[in-house]
Parts: sequence; structure tokens; C-alpha cells
Amino acid sequence: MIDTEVAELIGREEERQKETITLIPSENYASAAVREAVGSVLSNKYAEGYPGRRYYQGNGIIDEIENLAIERTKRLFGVPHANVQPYSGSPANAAVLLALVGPGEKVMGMKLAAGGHLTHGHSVSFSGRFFPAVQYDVDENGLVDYGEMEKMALVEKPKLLVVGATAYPRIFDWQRVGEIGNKTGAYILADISHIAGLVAAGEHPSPVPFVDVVMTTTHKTLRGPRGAVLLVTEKGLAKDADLAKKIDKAVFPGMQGGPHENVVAGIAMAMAEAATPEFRQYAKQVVKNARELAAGLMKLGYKITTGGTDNHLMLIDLVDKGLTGKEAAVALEEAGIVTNANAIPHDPNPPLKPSGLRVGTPAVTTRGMKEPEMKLIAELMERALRGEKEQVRAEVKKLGMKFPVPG
Ligand code: DSN
Repeated sequence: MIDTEVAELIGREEERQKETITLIPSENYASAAVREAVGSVLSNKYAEGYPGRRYYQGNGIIDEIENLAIERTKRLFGVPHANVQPYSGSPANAAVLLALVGPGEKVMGMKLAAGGHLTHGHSVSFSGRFFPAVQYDVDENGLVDYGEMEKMALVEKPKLLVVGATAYPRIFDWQRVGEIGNKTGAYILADISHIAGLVAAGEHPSPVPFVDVVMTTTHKTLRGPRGAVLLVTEKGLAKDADLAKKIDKAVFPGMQGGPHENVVAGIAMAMAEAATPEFRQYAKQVVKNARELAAGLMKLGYKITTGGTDNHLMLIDLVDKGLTGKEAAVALEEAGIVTNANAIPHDPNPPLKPSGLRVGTPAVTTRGMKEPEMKLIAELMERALRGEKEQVRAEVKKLGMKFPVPG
């Protein structure tokens, strides 16, 4: 059967991606090789269990694929154990909670409005509904206050402390986080979904020496397929010799059924790509581009929370512009610049009408854009927000043609 309806929709989405500029910091362009793996015959196979211990026959080749993904992931991040089966970040975090936090035991994570994630203990998520959760904030400058984090952890005694973010523009002090873990006895989970590509390339410090478990999605700065991995560190194994077994058991059969081995193959490829000098160069440029874009926006009168960025993203505070984040995001989309509205730390507006815009450089950097284009994008954003949408849209399309989407 030829499904022209779906084919036409995919074609239109392909055009949209080509003709617009993606500044959503959690989005990127996976290579053609990764996409080929995800669309391959591997999608036909059930493989519940782990390599060498499957519940279905016919998994000899699948075992080789999953072992390759595991070995490449361990090598890239320097860990003794990796689980490559989580379907994505939220189920991976759910598996860590299932593995390490018993009924009635506490979880502690960063507030969503401060840049944390729903699965770090927010009241609307399973992590805050089924576990007693406490949430730490950022200080008046939008920075993580490790002193406050330590105080809260000593009082609340969480079983699991989650450190990581979806909207935090600065470097995490993993050594300090590790000290808090040592003092309080909490297991530490580092959620590096946003920064994993930077960590792999040495552009952000690695949490591996200081925490027990690391979770990352594989499709953001890491530029792989949509999926996630869970890493168990030497420190984690020294704290709890059964930690790797607990994590594996929580992923399967605790949380999931059959792993998506097509995605696992894509993860194997992405881990190999991320180990290349080209990728290290890419990650370096992502950070340079973010700094340039933040500087360009500040020069045009935009307030950036924390006064800039150390990583791939920034938060624009629109309070003094008289615009909500959503209004700005819609205006920018009409001009071909795709972003997302986001809360800013201590946002005066409610979560459905946040005052910020979250902007990042992983996708435009994959397209080959560098500092001059960042300066241009800041100017295009400013013009679009002033109402010059049609003209900006045409210029964005031209820029997109000069820097084509790869693959
Ligand atoms: N959706 C992811 C992000 O955009 O950061 C978080 O789940």
C-alpha cells in the first residue's frame, strides 16, 4: 500500500524543518545513518530481557547490537555499566525511582519553574504523586544554591537527590553535589539529558566521578535517536554493589516490556559519532554559538537570566518587554524562528503564561552556523518581535537554504 496521506505530511514537515530555524534547545538533527537504523527491520523484533537472557528466540543478532550500544556508551562516558533500553527520559527516570526509592521514601529535585523536570518530583508527575517529594529552587540570580540544596537534603533526608535540568544555562558543580550525597547518604541521580553531548565532548564537566547514576536522553545535544540510557558509576557500585542489577531490573521488567532495538541500534551509532573529533568540534561550537547569541540579544536590549550562558541554551526574560513567552514564541514562529515559551526563575506569571523564552543552539550548529549567523539570528528575532514578520520569514528561509538540514 502506498499511503500518500502520511507521505505528504512527512514531506511537509521536512519542508518546515528546512525553511525554519530551530532554536528549541532539546531538538537536533539525527544523522541519516541514525535515522536509517531507527527505520530498519530491527523494529520487527521482540527482545524482552537482556543480551544472552532473552524471553524470545531469534535474538542472536539483536544481542550483538545491544552489546555494541552498551560498550560504546560505557566507553564514551567512562562508566562500568550502561542500560540502553529506556524508551525515553521520563521512563528512564521512573525506572531509577522504582529501583532506588521505596514506598514512603523521599525524592528531592529541582523545581520545574527553576529549570528542573516534571519527573524530578513535580506534583503533577508520578514522581511527585506517588513519592513524597521536596523541591529546591534557584537563588535570586537564577543560580543553583548548593548551600541551600545541602541544608534541605540534611533536613529532608531524601533517598534520592536528582540534579539536572531542562532550562538551566550554567555549569553544574558535580563535585559539590557529590559531597552532598556523601554527607546525606542520598543516592544521586544526574539528569544530563540536555548537556550529554557537551559532557561527552568535554565541554561541560562530567558528573560520572561524583554521582551514583546518570540518565540522559540520546536525542538532544547528543544528536542520536529519541531514546535514553542509564549509566551506573564506579562510585554508585562502591556505595551499592547491587546498583546495576537494581537499575536493570527496574527498566525491565519493572517499567518496560520489549526494548526498541531499532532505537538501540541508532544509539550505538550516535555513541560512535559522539566519540569523533568532528563531534567534539561541534560541541565546542554549540557553546560558542550560545554565548554569541546571548551576547547579541543582550546588546539588543534583551534580558538573559543569570546574565548569559555556559552551555547550549539561554532563557530570555521578557517581563520588561510587556510580552509573555507564548506571545513571543508565536510571533517568532510566524517569522520562521521556532522556540518555546518557558518559565523564568521566580516567574511573576503563572505556568500557563510564562514570562520567558527558551532558546538554544544545538540544531543551528548542526546546520553549520557559526558566530556571524548567531549575530544575524539575534537581529532577526528582534525584528520579528517588533512585528516585521514577513520580511524576516523570507530572510530565515534564505538562511536555511544556505545552511541545509543534514541528511
Ligand atoms: N521536552 C524536554 C525539553 O524540551 O527539555 C524535556 O522533557
